[in-house]
Amino acid sequence: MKDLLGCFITVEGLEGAGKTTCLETIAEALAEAAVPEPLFTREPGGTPFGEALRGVLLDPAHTGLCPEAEALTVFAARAQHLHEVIRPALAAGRWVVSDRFTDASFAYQGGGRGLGAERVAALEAWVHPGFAPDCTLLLDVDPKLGRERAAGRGEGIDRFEQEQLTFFQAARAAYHRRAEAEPGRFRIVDANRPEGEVREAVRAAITRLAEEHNRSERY
Ligand code: T5A
Repeated sequence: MKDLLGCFITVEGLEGAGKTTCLETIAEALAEAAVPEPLFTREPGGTPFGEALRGVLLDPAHTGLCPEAEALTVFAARAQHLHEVIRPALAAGRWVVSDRFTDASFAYQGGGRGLGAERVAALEAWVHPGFAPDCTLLLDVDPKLGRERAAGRGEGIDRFEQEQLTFFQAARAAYHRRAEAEPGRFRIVDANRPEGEVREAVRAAITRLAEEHNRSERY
């Protein structure tokens, strides 16, 4: 990351954790911290190619997709996302905020699908060796509560949302392992709380990050 001037923030969590809701709060906090023109993006997606792959990945018609094909597809979208959007923006000194990144692959493919962390780590090492977010906000929610919230939106159910509770429990446990392994990068937010409290915690984390970043630029 040393050659990249901007700051890379990722937002992670299970379905219904409140990631999309908190992106607004992150934008407000970055504006208050006078961070110029942050770039908001998402995974899978972020490029025309990635968005096309997102459509395939979320389409409930592809019920037979095997875990390996799923993992390779999310990393194919990520490779293009890094090449076309993330790295150029960071090189230009912009802050980039991504709704999900590689920790989601550790959670969903490594944990949920049972591929294991080593196989996901091998893809990570191939697609973006030595590159990781500067800060990851993990909105930690009980899978049952998250599913209830997601269902409450009244939108259709995608291919992942069709999974059983055990899938999301395994994904959550994998997120926890990631956070325990890299406490300096992760900020865990208890997302089981009411929306206002979660937003405040997210705002405080981003404000602190911007202050730290400004200090490190000055010295
Ligand atoms: N995926 C992704 C992989 O398997 N591997 C990968 O490598 C990557 C990158 C993407 C899917 O792809 C998978 C994971 C995902 O299944 P997505 O749309 O990005 O899908 O992710 P989802 O988790 O499905 O997005 P959701 O929109 O369901 O969840 P959010 O964004 O966390 O939740 P949000 O903000 O939309 O909130 C849901 C509802 O809850 C309410 C909101 O108002 C909204 O109605 N809400 C709250 N209610 C009460 N209290 C709170 N604190 C609330 N916060 C939000």
